[in-house]
Amino acid sequence: MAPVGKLYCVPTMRQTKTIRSVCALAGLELEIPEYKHFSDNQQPEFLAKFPHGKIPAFEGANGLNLTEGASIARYLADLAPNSGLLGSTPEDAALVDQWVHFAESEIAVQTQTVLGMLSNSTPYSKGIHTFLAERQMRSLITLETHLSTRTFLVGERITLADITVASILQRTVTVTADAAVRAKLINTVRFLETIVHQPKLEAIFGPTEYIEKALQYVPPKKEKAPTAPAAPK
Ligand SMILES: N[C@@H](CCC(=O)N[C@@H](CS)C(=O)NCC(=O)O)C(=O)O
Repeated sequence: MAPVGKLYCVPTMRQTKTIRSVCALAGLELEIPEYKHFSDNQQPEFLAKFPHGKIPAFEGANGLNLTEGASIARYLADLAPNSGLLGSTPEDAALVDQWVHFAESEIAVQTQTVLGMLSNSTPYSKGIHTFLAERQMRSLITLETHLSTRTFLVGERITLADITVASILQRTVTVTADAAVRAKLINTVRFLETIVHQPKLEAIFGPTEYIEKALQYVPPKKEKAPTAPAAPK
């Protein structure tokens, strides 16, 4: 089968894992060209196709250029209706979308913003850090309650919702969801393990690195003020 298109990406990004997992389960071949981040995405030929200059970016064999990981994953799942990745009814598909948007906006954004603050790429605020962690906990508990009676998020088979949520959780357990948080999320951790160990997905997800303690802010070291040159005598 000819590739459906090319994906410009880095393998560790959660969006890349989601897109590649969709292709693996849908039986779609995806070409992953060599790509240098923060260099190739700044070139005029990349920007002509993808004006926002971000990855993942999909260049379809049919001429479609698409960005936003969630949109790329959904498009590819739609190309393989028999995969069941969007469920089997419009209602299933709507629930899949619901969980994808929920995880993107109520779990992933919080992890990403906290990570931005901890790595000093966003100004740090203790109050905002605490607020985001609390909001995220509320979302994780909602997820936990839903998963307490189910193996998969929608229906009885794996869907795009499971893949997306698992890729977001796999990141979250490396930043905010530490051992104390996970103790309240037994079903969520079971779910994460179920998805990342699906035989066709294991190599894409790679190992899950669970943190013991949530990452904490370490203020950057202040640069030493340069010593004034000795006054000429
Ligand atoms: N909303 C996008 C976010 C993608 C994103 O943040 N990509 C970053 C990964 S480091 C990027 O390409 N940044 C390049 C830049 O900011 O110039 C999605 O979910 O796909």
